[in-house]
Amino acid sequence: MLIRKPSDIPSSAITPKEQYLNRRRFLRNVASGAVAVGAAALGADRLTQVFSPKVAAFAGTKLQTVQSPLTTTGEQLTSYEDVTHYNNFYEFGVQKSDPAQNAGGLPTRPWTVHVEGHVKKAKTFDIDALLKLRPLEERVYRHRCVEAWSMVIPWVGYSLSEFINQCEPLSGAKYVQFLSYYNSGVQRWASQTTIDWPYSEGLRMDEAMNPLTLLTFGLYGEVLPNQNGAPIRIVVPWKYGFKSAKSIVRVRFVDRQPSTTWNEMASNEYGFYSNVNPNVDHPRWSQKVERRIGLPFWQQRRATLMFNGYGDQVASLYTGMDLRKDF
Ligand SMILES: Nc1nc2c(c(=O)[nH]1)N[C@H]1C(S)=C(S)[C@@H](COP(=O)(O)O)O[C@H]1N2
Ligand SMILES: [Mo]
Repeated sequence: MLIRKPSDIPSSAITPKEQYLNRRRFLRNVASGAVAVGAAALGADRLTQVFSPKVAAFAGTKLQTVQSPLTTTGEQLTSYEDVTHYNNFYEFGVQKSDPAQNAGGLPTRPWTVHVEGHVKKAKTFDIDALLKLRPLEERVYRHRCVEAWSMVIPWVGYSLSEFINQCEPLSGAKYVQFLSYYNSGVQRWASQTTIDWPYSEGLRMDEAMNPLTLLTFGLYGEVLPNQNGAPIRIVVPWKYGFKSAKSIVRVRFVDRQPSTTWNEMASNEYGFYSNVNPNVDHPRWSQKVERRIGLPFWQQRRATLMFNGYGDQVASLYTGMDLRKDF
């Protein structure tokens, strides 16, 4: 058996530095004074994490789930540790390790989701009512970030379509927009970027209604850790991870393609559709291969699959579309 030594790994298998740094272009130049302020605030942060009863009461709460026919099988799960410590949640910092350290103060109760736009009647749903709306399913999905890393995660939730039906959208609803929680006090790291908060994402109505699109409340059988988008997020397994908005407070049914965070920042790099597609490169790197987080590094590199491997379920949504143009 051939055992590959680190020196045998082609340099193309190692994440290029530029790729690691790609989104840091959006960082503001932080004046040196701000660093001191940040350090002073750190103490207060720790206290919030340790003593806040709101955080303590909900973190780690178990969720009862049923098996789902829509689960992906056969791939090794990414460890709970990696799923919860290698995150993108720019409101809490731009380093992968920042959200786990900084999201402790996100107030996940009480929490409501406001629904507006082209609906029969605007409504506000309480998170605990949403948790009880349908049986919660455990669904293992591949999770592919546009930065060319991937994971396999056992999410907990139910199809977004079940929620959309409760919203009673009108025929004018062609797209659905998701807006994340934003509070510059709780998420003071957000101002280190030039992003126009709150984080916004959107789907075409038929994408949102596809049974694979998961309204997500948990992972690994527990409520979502704050860094993964507590208490409620979207997961769209055939699209790059940034389409999956975290910590959603507002859902808007609209008649036109909504403005979305990454598309707004760099429309030539991040399209509205953002279907996982190995044949359409990001302008600054290839999307043909990905790095599976948590495996020994000589096993990490793998081919990216069209629609992240979910083509059987979703390819028909795009018949007649040029996916190079509508990337
Ligand atoms: N509100 C909000 N949602 C967000 C992001 C963010 O910065 N803010 N990052 C996105 C990106 S780029 C990815 S890859 C996924 C990461 O989800 P995870 O940390 O649970 O793996 O969340 C997405 N949702
Ligand atoms: Mo991402």
